[in-house]
Amino acid sequence: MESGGKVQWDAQWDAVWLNARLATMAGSGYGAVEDGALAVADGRIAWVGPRADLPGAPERLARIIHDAKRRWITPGLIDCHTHIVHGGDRAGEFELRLKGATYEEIARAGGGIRSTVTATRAASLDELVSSATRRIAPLLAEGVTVIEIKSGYGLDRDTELRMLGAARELGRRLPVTVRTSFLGAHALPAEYADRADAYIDYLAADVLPAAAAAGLVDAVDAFCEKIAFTPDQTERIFAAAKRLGLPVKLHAEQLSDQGGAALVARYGGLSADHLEFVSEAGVAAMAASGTVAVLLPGAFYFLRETKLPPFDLFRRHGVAMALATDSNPGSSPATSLLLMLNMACTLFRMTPEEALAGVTRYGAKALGLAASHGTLEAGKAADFVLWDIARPAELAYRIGFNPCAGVVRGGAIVRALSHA
Ligand code: DI6
Ligand code: FE
Repeated sequence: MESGGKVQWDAQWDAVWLNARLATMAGSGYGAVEDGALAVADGRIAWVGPRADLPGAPERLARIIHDAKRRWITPGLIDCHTHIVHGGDRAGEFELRLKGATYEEIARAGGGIRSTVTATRAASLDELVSSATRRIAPLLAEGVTVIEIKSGYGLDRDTELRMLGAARELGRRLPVTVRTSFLGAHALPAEYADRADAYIDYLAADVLPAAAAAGLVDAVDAFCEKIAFTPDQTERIFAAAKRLGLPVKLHAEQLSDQGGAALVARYGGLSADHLEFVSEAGVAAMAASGTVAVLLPGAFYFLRETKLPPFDLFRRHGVAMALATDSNPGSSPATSLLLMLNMACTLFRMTPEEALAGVTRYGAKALGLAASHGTLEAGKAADFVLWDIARPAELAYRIGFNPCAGVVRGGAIVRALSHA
């Protein structure tokens, strides 16, 4: 909405949003501002605070004035752990699990991740992009403006690079910032059966350097687990990442305690993810290195896990907790980040405030984007969401309801404002 049709062309700001209730997520807690104003210039937040503190009349300061109509505005949501690019689905395996088979049994019998590998190897770049687009759409509709996407269903050079290329293509086509993670060490491909060390050599010497040289890798991940790779093998992948100057993260302690959290912390890792079985020593190591705990309630729920991640230890040691969908066909076929907020509160007893911080401030930290994303602060990307809610806790409270009333990314409205 423009103010009175007058456009102030020499104003310093492109636009200012007035009449907003802000959950800046800066500092601690919601960082709430009841009668807030938020100004945008050149795609970034130029000014944010109480409207009463604006350094002049809004009409003089900004070319366009938007009325937020008392809606809440939060930072754009960040889904910092997904495997959303893949071929096929695993609904059949879901049925098998409900007849009594476990996730590990299915994996050991050559199903699980490997069946998605077969489907992904058979998919073209276009097919990977279009199937992922359908799954990302509901996330974008919920205000997701940054998403992490992993490889790990190719397990050979061509398919790993094709997956990462599909992730980059999604970032070009859709109004979302994509951060990629190389997850070649996700599972052992059939052609390397009983030769896990040789597969790790192949990843470290060939696939990862090729993906990095093509500009396709923002971070390097691995699955450190009895059904996947040992701490030793994981460390060889981390060493290769280090040689390439890439940050690391890890699927750690999802099904058992392998000491993965301490290992990734030793490499100054961005995050350790899952962590149901992490020890206090692992948590302390993460605290010392500033490694974020990425909690994934979708996988916990879908695998009917009963061991809770030790969120009391994370709190006590001051480890930042992020939340993500883990969107993948096997353990978390989830495409709602808001649902994860609800699950984090009901299943993990996180507070709604912690849950929202987990998909904003700490989601950004988990991706190494804390300086540019995750809070409403001057200088950061003008990525934010308008919500038809009475209080921020509502974002975690409802189940299967989307109160998103508009999305702004890089200062531009990318999802039309609802006029309700
Ligand atoms: N842990 C998970 O939960 C996903 N990957 C991983 O390392 C599951 C991936 C899958 O089952 O396809
Ligand atoms: Fe995962």
